[in-house]
Amino acid sequence: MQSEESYQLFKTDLCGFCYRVRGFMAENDIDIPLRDINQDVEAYRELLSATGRGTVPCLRIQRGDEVQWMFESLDIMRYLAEKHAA
Ligand SMILES: N[C@@H](CCC(=O)N[C@@H](CS)C(=O)NCC(=O)O)C(=O)O
Repeated sequence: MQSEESYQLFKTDLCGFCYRVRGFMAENDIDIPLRDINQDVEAYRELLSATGRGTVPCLRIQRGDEVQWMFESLDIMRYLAEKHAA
């Protein structure tokens, strides 16, 4: 994927919406580091302190010093599809 952005996908193994995003990533050869908020307390704290929510999936998008957090599996897949096509 051509991008000046870097990504992390916050997820759990119990979340069907997370599997939907991960399936989309696998089909499109999109490799993004995963942060499991059930297995990694630091990941959970980071998500909660940054967004006020513990909802997954959530895509952390880093552009230089700026960080954006994106919820909603469909929005995440749409965003990654656009970036992947670019
Ligand atoms: N509409 C959302 C649903 C996300 C969702 O419901 N995630 C659940 C896990 S499957 C969750 O994180 N619930 C806990 C919470 O929102 O605090 C999507 O498509 O991503």
